[in-house]
Amino acid sequence: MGNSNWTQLWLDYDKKGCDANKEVKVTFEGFDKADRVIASAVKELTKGLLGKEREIVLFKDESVAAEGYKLFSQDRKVLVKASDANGALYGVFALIRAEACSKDLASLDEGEMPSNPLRMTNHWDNMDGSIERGYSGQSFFFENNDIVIGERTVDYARFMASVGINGVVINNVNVKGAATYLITDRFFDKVQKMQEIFADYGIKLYLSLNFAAPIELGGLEVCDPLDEDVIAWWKEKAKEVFTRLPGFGGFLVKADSEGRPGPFTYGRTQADGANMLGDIVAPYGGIIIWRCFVYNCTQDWRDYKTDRARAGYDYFKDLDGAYHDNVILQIKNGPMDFQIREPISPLLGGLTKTNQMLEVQIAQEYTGHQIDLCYLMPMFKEVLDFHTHCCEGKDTVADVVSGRTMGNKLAGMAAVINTGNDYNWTGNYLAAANTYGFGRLAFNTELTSEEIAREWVRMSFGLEKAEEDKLVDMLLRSREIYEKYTSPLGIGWMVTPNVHYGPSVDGYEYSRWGTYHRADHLGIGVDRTDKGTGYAQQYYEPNASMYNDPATCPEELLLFFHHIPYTYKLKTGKTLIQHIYDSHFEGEAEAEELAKTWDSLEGKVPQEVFNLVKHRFEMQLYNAKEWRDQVNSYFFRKSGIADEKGREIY
Ligand code: GCV
Repeated sequence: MGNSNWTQLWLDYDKKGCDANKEVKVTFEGFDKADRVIASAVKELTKGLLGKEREIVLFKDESVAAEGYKLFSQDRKVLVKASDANGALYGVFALIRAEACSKDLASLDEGEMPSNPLRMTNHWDNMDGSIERGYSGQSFFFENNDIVIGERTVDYARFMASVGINGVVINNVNVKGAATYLITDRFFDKVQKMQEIFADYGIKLYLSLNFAAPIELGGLEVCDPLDEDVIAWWKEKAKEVFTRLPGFGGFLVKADSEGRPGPFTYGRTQADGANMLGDIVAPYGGIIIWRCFVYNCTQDWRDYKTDRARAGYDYFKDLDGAYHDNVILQIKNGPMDFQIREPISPLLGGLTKTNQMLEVQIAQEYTGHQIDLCYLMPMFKEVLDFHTHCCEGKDTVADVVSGRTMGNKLAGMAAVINTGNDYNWTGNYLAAANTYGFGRLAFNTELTSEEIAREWVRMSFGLEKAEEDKLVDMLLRSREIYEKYTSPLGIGWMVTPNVHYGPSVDGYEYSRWGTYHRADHLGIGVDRTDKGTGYAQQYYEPNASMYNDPATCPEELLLFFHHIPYTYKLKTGKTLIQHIYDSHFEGEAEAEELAKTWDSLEGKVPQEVFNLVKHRFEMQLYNAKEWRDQVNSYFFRKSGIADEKGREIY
């Protein structure tokens, strides 16, 4: 195989032998071909279909759900049925996908309707071009405290639309410096230009907001959400923003979190802050997405009572029902912070009267920095399938965040995204499986991890079946392997502080971040039961009781909920300490298998892809060995208990 044109990710039509200049016959039934989104759909059809003699009919059918589509073959025609332009665009991408996945276009009869109304990406891009927790180069939205618009902006919008994303937050939730000025005249023209590009692909643009803008931009003394001058300032600001940026979506807000300003400074609640902003953007149809990542980040490690895991629920649950209609609470999948294994946040479904949205992270902050292979769909599926028991039926996280449980319209999923200005967008080529996967899963939460992996592999590589199976299998195993050689049984946090790559078992143990494993010479884990911090009681029954008892607690989360002696027998019959040793040896060995399987794909994937990924695997193996040996040695030294199998521990 020759060079790849990986700048096009899974939309590399050249590779499939498409002639970009061919004519594809497209006709319109009820759709206006001058509509900007329909025009994009036509462009994509022209470039993306193989162009056999076939007529594509974009057919308006009001009976299809909003943003959904149906594909239906009739003689030499394919009907793309949708009730709106976004649906038609998604249908066109589905048609291109069907062809890439070798489906018979002459007998299509399928469709999808979006599971989630909001399907968003969150960029943690700073205006100096850096990306907080970015592992694939610099920002392609910002450079030198300015906005950059180019071909990449268009390609990005296409990629996102091709997997059904309909909202993008372009700047970091930590809004500092020049980013505070994104809502001023200094940047309106450029933001508008970017917004126009997004709008061509049915995507709304959103901005992260600095809650202290009234002080920093307005020269006010406070940003108290109940202060009249503050409210008046925001009113004027919103009028200006929505006038200068027609079609603008609204704001994402990180307040009272990790040093960011917020309503707590003034003795106000999170609802006071969110509702004030909600009311201000409401006349323009704007929304406020308010993050629930609020916790005390100046904890004393000696304090066993305060539990960071409790914080989200403690701060937000009492105010359930107090949030206004155009406010959505955005909740991370777990109560801590995107660890490789965490329980599901009890706020999801814990809130029953408030719009809520799930936040996941495909930027691999704690999951291998896009060096180590870690395909995250299996984790996201576990989150979505979790029964919260918030009600009878319709109680899974997928139900809650799609709006099915409460019948609300403002609901959905957001991912902290893993892209940058690297040639291949995601650093490690294989990390693009997460970019693709998140979009597909947010659009259709019924898809399996395997279906998504297979689609991505087919669209990106077009391999023979045997090789395709190998790559799909590698992706599917990767999360568990990463989990095995890093921190055990849900305890998390044994990473190098700040960097969050590589082991440092005690790195966060005596810190202010509330992230402790509490290991001593007898055992390890945090007691979050009714006798400990009481976190387990934030769940509905029967989950609360299940987590509360080590006998019923799922073992992969045992150390998250319990302080357990090293000699405790797990269900496998192994002691806890032996499990720690075994899983670390196994995880490292399995990472070696992944690397070997990749080696066997040489010549089957483009050489540059092969080389780069091979190099990443070399780094992954180094990392896996460090994790294995540091974790095992640490627990051997603490416990004094030898490995039954007599392997080398240092
Ligand atoms: C954007 C973690 C990350 C921070 C991030 C924060 C958040 O703490 O390490 O980089 O800040 O989460 O989600 O706001």
